[in-house]
Amino acid sequence: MELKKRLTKVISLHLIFLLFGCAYYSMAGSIPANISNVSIPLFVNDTPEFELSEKLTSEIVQQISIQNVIKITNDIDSDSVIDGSVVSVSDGPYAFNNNEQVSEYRFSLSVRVSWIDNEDDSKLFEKTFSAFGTYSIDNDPSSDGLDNDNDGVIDADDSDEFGDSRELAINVAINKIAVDIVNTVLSTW
Ligand SMILES: [Ca+2]
Ligand SMILES: [Ca+2]
Repeated sequence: MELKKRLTKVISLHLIFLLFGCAYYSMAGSIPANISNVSIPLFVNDTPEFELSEKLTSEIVQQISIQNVIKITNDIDSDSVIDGSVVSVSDGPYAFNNNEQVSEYRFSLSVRVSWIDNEDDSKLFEKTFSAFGTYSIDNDPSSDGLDNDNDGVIDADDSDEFGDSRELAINVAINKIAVDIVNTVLSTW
């Protein structure tokens, strides 16, 4: 039962990520010549928010695989490693309506990431990435009047806006950060 629940969750998460699509720059190879693979250990989660690092790490692995950016390996002798920590989250009221009720909440997270060349331990990049998703407490992203994923399409017009409102906001933020990180890997060097 527990496994079935988890599987359903994983599948729906992947569906959400697929639906969001991705905004990648050029696919032109710009990876340093001496580096042919990368290992991506589970990111450290310095926040109390459950499962953030698992979701983010697996999304980065998935995006790098789908985009065929660089070979991913679990080998301890990898040419390079992407290390990351979820350093902070903020989650709370962001905007109020005329009745001074909260009309919009935001879930934001910041992630510190470095890509390290294992040959000489040099950093190919080190950067903090931040992103957010918006949600409301009425818990229906398809009718909350918010552009939850900030793509310019709102509610029923946006097929991405469904499901649990806060979970959607978290997944939006994770997806944006994963895309940013993969773009930074692509544009390094
Ligand atoms: Ca939207
Ligand atoms: Ca919405």
